[in-house]
This record gives sequence, C-alpha cells and structure tokens, in this order.
Amino acid sequence: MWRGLCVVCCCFVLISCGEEAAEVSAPPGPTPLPAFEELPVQEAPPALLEMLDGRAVESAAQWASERRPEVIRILEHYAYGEAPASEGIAAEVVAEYDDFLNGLGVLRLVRLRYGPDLAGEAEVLVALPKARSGPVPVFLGLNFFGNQATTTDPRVPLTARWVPGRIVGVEGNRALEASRGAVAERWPYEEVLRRGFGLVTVYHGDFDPDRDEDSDGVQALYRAPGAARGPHEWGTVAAWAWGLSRVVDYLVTDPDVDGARIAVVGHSRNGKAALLASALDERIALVISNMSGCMGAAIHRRRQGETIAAINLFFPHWFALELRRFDELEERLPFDQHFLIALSAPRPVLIASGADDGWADPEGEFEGARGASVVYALLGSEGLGAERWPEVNALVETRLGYHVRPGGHGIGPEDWAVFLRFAERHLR
Ligand code: GTR
Repeated sequence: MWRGLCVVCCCFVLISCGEEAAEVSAPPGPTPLPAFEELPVQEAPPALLEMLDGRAVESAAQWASERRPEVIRILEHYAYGEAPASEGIAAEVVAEYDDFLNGLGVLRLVRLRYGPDLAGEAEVLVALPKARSGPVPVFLGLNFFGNQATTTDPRVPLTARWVPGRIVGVEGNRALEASRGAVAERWPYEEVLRRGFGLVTVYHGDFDPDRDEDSDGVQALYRAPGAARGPHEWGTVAAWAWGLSRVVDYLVTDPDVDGARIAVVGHSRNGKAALLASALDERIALVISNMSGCMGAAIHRRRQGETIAAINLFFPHWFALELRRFDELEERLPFDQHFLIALSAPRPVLIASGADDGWADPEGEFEGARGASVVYALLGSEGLGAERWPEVNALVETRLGYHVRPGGHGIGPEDWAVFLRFAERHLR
C-alpha cells in the first residue's frame, strides 16, 4: 500500500533556469573558495559575520542571502563534502500496530525509497502517542545498530544490513534476535509518547554503513561506476544528514505528524549528523546534539580531546578527503564548529555535554554554542544565555541552549529528561 507519496522534484530544471537568468542579469558570483595552500593561519576561530571577501555581515537579509550560503559552501568544501539534491522519495507504510507499549502508542513501520531511480531503501520506525487530538511534534534520530536494538517490541524487523559488532546479538556484522532492545535505554519511547511527542528512528546504516568502504551507502548510488572518491565528495556524516532530510521528506506528509515541529536529536557521531542536517535543512524546527564533540559542536582550535588528525585516522570515511589536509593544522581551518551551529539560527538548538566526556571536549562544545550566538543576535533572536561554562545540571534554557550533565559519554533517560524539557519550552 504505497501511501500516495512520490515526490519527484524538478530541481535540475529550476537550477538550470536560474543559471540562464544569471547570465542575463550577471550578478556577481560567490567568492571562490581559496585553495588549501592559500588559507591564512588564524589562531582564533574565524569570524562568523565577515564574508570571505572581507565585507561585514550587517543584516539578517545579508546573512540569509549571502553569508549563510557561503558558510554552507565552506563547510561542504573543506569538511563534510557536498551532498547532491534529492530526486525525491517514495514511502510505503508496511505495517501499523495500535497496541505499541501496551496500547500507549501506535507503531508505524515505513519503507522509504530514495536516491537515483529510488534505488536506496531505509526502514523508518514511527512511534506516536495514541491519545492525540491532532498532528503531534516528533523527535527524529538516527540509531547505531538497527531499529530492533532500540525497542524490545518483537514486531520491529531485524535490520538485514551490515552492523558494527559492538553490542550483544551481532555476529559477523549481522543483527540477530539477541540484539533486540540492546540499546533500549537510549530510546525512552514510553516517556516521550506520554509527554505527547512522537519518536521516529532509522538505522544510519540504511544510508551509509559505518565502515570505510566506498562501494556501499548512498554515495555509491550517485558516483559513476568505477570512479574514485573525489576530494570534496560527501562522507558518511553528510550521508547520514542527507538521510535525515529524506525522513523529513516523509514526515511532512504524514497526517499524524506536525511537520512544523520536527526536532532532530543525535548522540555522538549521530549528533554530528544531526547538527549538519539541521544546518542544511530549515524544515528541521529544533536540533539537539548530544556529546557530538569533534566535527560536531566542539571548537577545534582548543585542541582538546579528539583532533581532526585523530578523527580522520580512526574514521577515514566520515568526512570529505579534503579535511585530511588539516590534520595537525587546525589554525588553517577557514571555519570552526560555531559555523555549523550558527546555520540553524534562529531555530532552537540544544548542545548537550557530559562533564567527564573529555574526548568530546565538553567545554569546547559550550564554546561552539557561544561562538554561534552572534548570528542569533543578528537575526534578532535569543542567543546563548551564558558567557561561562555552566555548572553541571544547570540547563541554559535560552533558544540557543546548553546543558552539561555529570558523567561521561552516553545517552539515557536523564538526558532525554533535559531534551523533553527543552523541546516543551521551544517547540510548543
Ligand atoms: C568516538 C569518536 C567520536 C564519537 C564517538 C561516538 O570513537 O571518536 O567522534 O563520534 O565515537 O560516536 O560514539
């Protein structure tokens, strides 16, 4: 039962029309991005409100029309890689149960097709509160091991994809029945549904398995057969962010979901992808990035915890090849991570840290938020309500918000309690 959704867009037509129009009126093109060798040494994080050509960014209109697109180009070119425009998706509800969590919720299993010829496939788990008087706001997050690992409900199919072997119930990189509910403490469906939100998740490996392998994932669908990975080609984190946007493509058509209140949430590597998705996709109403660290919210120039050299070494598939040129050369970066956060302005953003999560540099994550605050101010919105790294458990509840909890790297009910509080304040 295909749900009447097959959004095949005509982006290419529109883009080529735009280019023809540009030839006639000949407005100045965007400033070319400097080659790596030409990039100046900048010991301090680069200024957000200064264009590459040196002009100051002085108005909300200039941010939207000039600087925001420029910041996106910078981040794609040097760091995350360039993701293609989507051809559209198709979505099919493959199963629906109205007795999820003993009748508290509805469990909807949706198959999504994406990419060229709709050759890519993702399994989306949509959990909604049964007691609802209209479309509900939802949290959407990628998971690490397949949807079955997020809940003990036996009706959620095991992922058939390659999965990392870091949890129980995975053998030879295949998920077995024993993996069901293995990370359920990360996904408090019951509490989220009780609070009137839906919770939507998809395995990030449905868009790109988390391994250094060029032949799989959505990128391979777009690459010419036999072609090598280009220097600015999108890495796995960008593929995951792109995947989140494909789920949003579906969610905005689901009559039970309030498409204007979609909050994206992500932990760690998925927190990097959540920030990038929100940066690029303004339909995302709120973003929560938990312990996203290096290439997430943390400022590189502090050189604390994970560095660019380390992340490129351990995860060579996550980013554009170009990023490797900055190994041990943080001072040459023409951006820092406040750029990524600022692209979500003026939408609500919560940066969350763990006090003992040194590898993610919690104070650096706070500094990332602090650096993004100037854009909120420029847009006449509420920036970060703290100048100094706050005490643990003292939620900075401004529209650009920050929280640090005691303890190390992880996500669980206590983190979700903060996320729910933040979303109830800023998404209602
Ligand atoms: C670490 C990695 C971090 C973070 C984390 C995670 O090994 O160095 O950047 O992403 O994994 O995703 O749990």
